[in-house]
Amino acid sequence: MQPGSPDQQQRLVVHGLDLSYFTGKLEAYLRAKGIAYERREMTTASFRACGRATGVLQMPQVELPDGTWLTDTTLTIRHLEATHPDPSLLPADPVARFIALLIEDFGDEALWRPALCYRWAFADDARLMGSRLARGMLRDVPLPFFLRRQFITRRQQRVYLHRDGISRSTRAAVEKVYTDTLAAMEAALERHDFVMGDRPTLADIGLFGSMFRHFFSDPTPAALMRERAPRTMAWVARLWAITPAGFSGRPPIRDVPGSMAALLYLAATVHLPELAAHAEAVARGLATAGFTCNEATIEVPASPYRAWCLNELKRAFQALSAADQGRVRALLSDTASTGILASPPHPEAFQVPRLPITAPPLGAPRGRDWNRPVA
Ligand SMILES: N[C@@H](CCC(=O)N[C@@H](CS)C(=O)NCC(=O)O)C(=O)O
Repeated sequence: MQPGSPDQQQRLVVHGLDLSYFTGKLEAYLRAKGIAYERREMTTASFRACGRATGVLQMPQVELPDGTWLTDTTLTIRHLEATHPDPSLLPADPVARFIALLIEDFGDEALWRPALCYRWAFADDARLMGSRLARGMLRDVPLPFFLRRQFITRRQQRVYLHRDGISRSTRAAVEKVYTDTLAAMEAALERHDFVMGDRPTLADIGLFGSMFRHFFSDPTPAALMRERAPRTMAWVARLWAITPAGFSGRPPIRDVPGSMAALLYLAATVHLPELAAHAEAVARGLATAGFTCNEATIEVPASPYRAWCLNELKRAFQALSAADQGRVRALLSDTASTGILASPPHPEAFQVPRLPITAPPLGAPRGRDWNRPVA
């Protein structure tokens, strides 16, 4: 494509990084939809500039050809599914659609802690990724390379290990979320190309951020994936290679395959209880949320963003007919988790941006948890 050609002028600009979880998630979505984009590798200066444009300091941030902005991959994908409905990544059946949203959220939120644990708690992985960030996003920081690498490695370890509840006593429980998810993915992919059947859905897109940019690429989790999960490796490559022509003719997803049982079990027992702990803490104005993960007790700063995620899932569940709610209950088969989904949404602790963002919001940008300044 020639610079300045009409095609290029129509492209979205995805400001992000080629090693970023949520940038990878959004790229897989855009590739599956056939939406042209250019990924522009962030610097610390462009990270702040994008934050001023959208009000949130996070990546990716999407700049549209008309100068408006999209932020947050869940909201961005929701917006793009409305403006670019074909080929749809939402299953046709309401229960399957709810399950796709649940697994998207599980991928976004529950795999974040293990992904960051493998990246920053293992010495070889931390050294490699610290170097890549120092040469990449921090390339505009006027310090020698070794100081940039030391700064970013310590910052990531402080924010994403220590402050996110990863310690000697919880680490094995956090790592088990990854290895259990690999086993669940292997089962889901035994007979199908994608986790819900033979066409990709938002469930695949949500799982892709961690699976591609962290687990498939970072040395320690990638070795585990090679050893234990060849079907997941093939799925990562299949999804990265996807184009609309590769699946748009395939029949829509009309049911939730039994092969998803292990993934659904993880969403019900690992993910929903943590979301409920955040929602409870946010509603009570507490600074921290405590929950159990694989029998370890974890305490982390309460996240209004995760409280919002649970509200969205509750609203989606409660909008289903009584018969469809019954089907979800049977699929999740864990009464505690369906109790969480059936309870009333909590009062909103914050407002989500309305997309597209047409003018910079007033005030300083918020951090990725949407209520705290960026660390
Ligand atoms: N909910 C957001 C999460 C985005 C996010 O957390 N991105 C990470 C990078 S993958 C980030 O911005 N980190 C900023 C930081 O470390 O301060 C989304 O779906 O886009």
